Amino acid sequence: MEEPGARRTPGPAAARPAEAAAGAGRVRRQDWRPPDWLVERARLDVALDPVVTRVSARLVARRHGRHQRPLVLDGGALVTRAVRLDGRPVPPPPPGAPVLCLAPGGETAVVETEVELAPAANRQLYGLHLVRNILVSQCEAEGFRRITWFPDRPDIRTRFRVRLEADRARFPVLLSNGIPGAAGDLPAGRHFAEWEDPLPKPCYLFGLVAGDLESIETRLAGAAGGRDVLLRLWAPPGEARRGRHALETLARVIAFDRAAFGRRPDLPLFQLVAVPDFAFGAMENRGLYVFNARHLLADAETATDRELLQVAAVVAHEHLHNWSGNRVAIRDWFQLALKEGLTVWRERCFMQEELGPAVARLRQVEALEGAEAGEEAGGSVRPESAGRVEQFYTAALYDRGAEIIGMMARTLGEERMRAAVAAFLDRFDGRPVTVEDFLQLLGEFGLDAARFARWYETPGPVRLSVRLRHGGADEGVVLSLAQQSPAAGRGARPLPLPLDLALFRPDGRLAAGPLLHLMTETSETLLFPEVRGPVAASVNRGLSAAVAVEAGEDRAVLALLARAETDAVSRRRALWALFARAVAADLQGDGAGEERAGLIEALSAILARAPDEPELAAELLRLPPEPRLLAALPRPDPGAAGGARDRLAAALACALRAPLREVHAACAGAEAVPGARGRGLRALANVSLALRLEAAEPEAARAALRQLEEARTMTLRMGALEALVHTHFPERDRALALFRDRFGHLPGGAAERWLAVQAGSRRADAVEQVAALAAGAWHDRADIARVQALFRSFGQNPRALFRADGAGLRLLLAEAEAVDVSHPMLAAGLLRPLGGWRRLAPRIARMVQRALARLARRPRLSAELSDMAEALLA
Ligand code: B3K
Ligand code: ZN
Repeated sequence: MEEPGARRTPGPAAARPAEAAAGAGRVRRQDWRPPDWLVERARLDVALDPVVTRVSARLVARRHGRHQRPLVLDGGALVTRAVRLDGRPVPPPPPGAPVLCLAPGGETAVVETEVELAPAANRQLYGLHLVRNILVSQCEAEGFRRITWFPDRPDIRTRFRVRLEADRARFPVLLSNGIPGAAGDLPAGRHFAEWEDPLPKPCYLFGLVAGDLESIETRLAGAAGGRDVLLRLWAPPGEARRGRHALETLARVIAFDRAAFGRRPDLPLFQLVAVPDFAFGAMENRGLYVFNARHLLADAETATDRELLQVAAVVAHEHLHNWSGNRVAIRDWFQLALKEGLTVWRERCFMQEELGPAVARLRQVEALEGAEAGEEAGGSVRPESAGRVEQFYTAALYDRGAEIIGMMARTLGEERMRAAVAAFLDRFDGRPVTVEDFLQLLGEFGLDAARFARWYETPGPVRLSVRLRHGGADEGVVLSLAQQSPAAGRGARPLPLPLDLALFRPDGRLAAGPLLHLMTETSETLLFPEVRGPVAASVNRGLSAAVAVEAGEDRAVLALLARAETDAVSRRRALWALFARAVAADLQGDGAGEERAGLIEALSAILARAPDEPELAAELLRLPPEPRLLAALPRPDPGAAGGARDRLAAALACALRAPLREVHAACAGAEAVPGARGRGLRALANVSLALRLEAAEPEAARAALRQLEEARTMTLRMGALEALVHTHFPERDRALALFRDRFGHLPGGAAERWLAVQAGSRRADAVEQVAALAAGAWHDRADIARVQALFRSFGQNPRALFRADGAGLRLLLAEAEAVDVSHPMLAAGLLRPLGGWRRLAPRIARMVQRALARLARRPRLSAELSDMAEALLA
């Protein structure tokens, strides 16, 4: 599954920005001042070459306000050949100078500069750099200064005209933002292309791509107020055909943004570019969206259904930025949570239509919980200060930013929220915005904006404790709620929590609700005087507020919710909590009979309705991932917990053998079923197959191998492999060999899948198998994707990683050290799964601590790896 935040942060190849290494001062939110000078127009002439690219810029600047302050331009890693102010030469600053101060006398000024860049040597990856023979720019947040001298801040909007020139054989395609103009040949095998963006934009949205690319396209007739809109996707030669899904998604996103938010396409051409190994995931340059190829190129043969959805989400996200971010741009980088939160929320609205609300929310919540478990939880989404702007780009900022907006939407009502967002995008079109502007407008639509503003300042996590009391015979039911925000400290003002809640009777009928209660005080008591007799409370259904609920439910309540809850998020939460209780009971030797019975009853009910809602059923039938299970157990020993988990899974699968077979059989032919239903049936086929193999059914092993042989989609192939890989059936090795030989060379990371699936094996010999793979022909340490595939998956396999003999840990740390020589950030990232070591059983925790201490003492570690080891030990 997609790693949270993968599309936003630079990949492991990125070196640490020089400013950070140099320990530059902090930026503070309060320091923002209006710009002294605006740049109305910019004309760039770029003579591209990987070794020396020459950029000539002509800026038309205008004094902003009445003052005599200089015009300060930002630069980074530029070699400046010439500077002219209003036609008069100015001495060029030395190479690498960070600012250029000019003192124009008039109200307007023309600044001309000529600089040189070295894209092939650009390891920082901001600005213009070379990725596998493609020259590509990345300017957000402060990369434009590495292309030319410019006041590099998001509150200055400029109309750009760009002329690109390059060697035609090596860079036959030359792309920038907006609308193409003249193009043609030049002497000495060179050629040129001109581009113009009709609207002004912040310079961080400047985009440039040059390379050997092929394209596919789709025309949307009359989509722009009667005029056609062309959607074009670029990819390396031979790969564009795998972009059809992305292109079709973009067409649906454009229709969605029109229907849901009243946005029309404002350019005649929108381009998507697949750049292999692009370090930033994806970037919303105006009209020229750049993607890491794996976020764009995916079809059913080479990618799973989940990955196709992930591609849809990233495409939607980048295009939806065209309004929330690009036309309505933030004033300064401290407002990042607004542009990203609003865009993720709009992306979720789109995905909700693609997937249905229940499945969409289940997936979001799972991604959210994954991110929170990582190191990024904490910090507010709008801090007072930061070491450098790039530190804002965390999964937590995106997700929490979107959850905040989601809470506002739940409070106002979805329809009203959409109307408010449309009004916001209209009112602030072309104007720099802040969180306060957004909140004020929502206030006009009835939101208690002052209270909701607190969400932007409060660090996470926030907890909500829930206690249910049955009053006397005449009193009904009392629900006590108390919120706590430990990181915000004592005396923090209470946050507004829109809580979706319901009370269920033991027979599963509703006793009260569902209703939405907006909690505004630190503690509140809700009375249900009409409700008599025993009930179970379900609070924060659908994760309606961004809080972790501590309700201390007992087994009976969890079993009731697992069986009867109609909200999918709360139902899965109950199912997984019950599962964890059963594992805990087994580990304590208490027997898990009653939890098991509750699970069997709930899973039977899901299986009985599975063919009606296959995708939802597949989500609910999945057993909790092991890291998630461990998080619910006190001081777990991953090996022992893994054993208990397997016993429980086998018992469940045995008890459900007949319905599982039936459901599995009902999914036959899923590949021929189009659309969401087909996707649901494939998911159900895979999950029922996996459950059948939990019970070590030989017939299921044969069925899995057949599924792999006959499947035409990657979804069913991977489903078969993922189900078999944990088993000892002969079909397992046959399947792995078959996949490697027949599909291992497919594009879209088939080889990486083959490695990852084995590294996730629950078998006792997983460590030895991963060690053999790491030494084998399919593992290439120079290939980042292979290292990530094998060792990220291994990191999510706690019983192997924390095996009691220490072999798993030694393997991971040895790999990290080996990778460190060439890719320090990747090496440091490999250690991340060790983050929760203090929560593990004391013996295992000591083992991790000793191993980390040994690593930290090793000579010649990179700063990244040693910082990570120290941070884990601190
Ligand atoms: N806005 C970009 C962020 C790129 C990361 C820059 N450090 C991706 C996105 O949110 O769509
Ligand atoms: Zn974004």
